[in-house]
Amino acid sequence: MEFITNAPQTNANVENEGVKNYDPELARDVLAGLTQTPKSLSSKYFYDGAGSKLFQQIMELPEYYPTRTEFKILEEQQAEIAGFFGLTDFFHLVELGAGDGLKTKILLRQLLHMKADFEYVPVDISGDILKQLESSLQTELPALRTESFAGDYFKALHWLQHNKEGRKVVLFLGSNIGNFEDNGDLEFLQEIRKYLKPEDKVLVGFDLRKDPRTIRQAYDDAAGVTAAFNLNLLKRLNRELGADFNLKQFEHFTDYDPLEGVVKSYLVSKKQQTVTFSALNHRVSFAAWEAIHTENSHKYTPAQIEELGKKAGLKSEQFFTDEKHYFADVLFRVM
Ligand code: AVJ
Repeated sequence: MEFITNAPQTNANVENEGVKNYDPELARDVLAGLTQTPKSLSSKYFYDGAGSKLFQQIMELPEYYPTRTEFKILEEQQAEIAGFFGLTDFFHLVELGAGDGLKTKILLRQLLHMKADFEYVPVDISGDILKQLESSLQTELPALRTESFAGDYFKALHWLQHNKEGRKVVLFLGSNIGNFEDNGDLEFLQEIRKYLKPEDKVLVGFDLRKDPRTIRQAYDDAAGVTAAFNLNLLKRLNRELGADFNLKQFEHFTDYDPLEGVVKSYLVSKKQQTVTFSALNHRVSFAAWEAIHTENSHKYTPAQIEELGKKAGLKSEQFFTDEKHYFADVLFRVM
């Protein structure tokens, strides 16, 4: 069925006609996601330069409790946490999804203070944010040995396997573990586990279950920063794939399901419309109120975390949490 309206169905966008060099992996993922039902786009593509900046703004929002809570956990329990890393011999401190490193610097300072013998290996999907991190580390912690890797987690694990073979402590903070689909969290921990030896450790940040309203608000802030972050994905596709998404014709929508423990975020098409990807010679049609799924954010119970670890061959040694039990950094050892 089609609704006939007077509104133009496509939006010619002169600016984007010249996209010639595009990332083939991005193009393949986007076309696959937008030609399936329901439509989806991977949340890993949020983090271009503008998206990384918007995420930094999200972390400052009054509604967005995870970063602030984890920061406090690390700050108040840094010595105890670092003690669990085993400081008698050299290790690679590998951080997956390092971002701006604001929280990690607490641990880095503590480890330097304790005279630990280690090298910091930050990994992030955003090369921009890594450059920013490297230069800030150079000025703030000049004694630190660092080698960074830009790329997604799976490419990173492959690179690490061949380049960082010594003892390891892997950091996966910020509840990035919550971003996977279905069993992706377990599968990813299993991937990490394959790379580890018996003496290695993993510290993972989990957002815990809490009042569903608190969770929902964290992903739908009053100032609209999260909405801008979600919509920026379409801006990126306009720029990088020559698409002509009209951002005014899509809206950010998010909801938390307390049974599943998952926040799901969407971009909803406000009308029937067609979007043209000029660089790809491809068109995608949207029905009125059709949604693109853009992100999952899982919230965990402590029992789920232990079970998840067990299935991945990791034993939870210690839970570091805040007084409200909003968030937990969990230290695992290899089973
Ligand atoms: C970066 C994955 C931890 O899921 O809380 C924040 C991303 N999305 N607001 C999260 C995000 C919308 C964030 N992580």
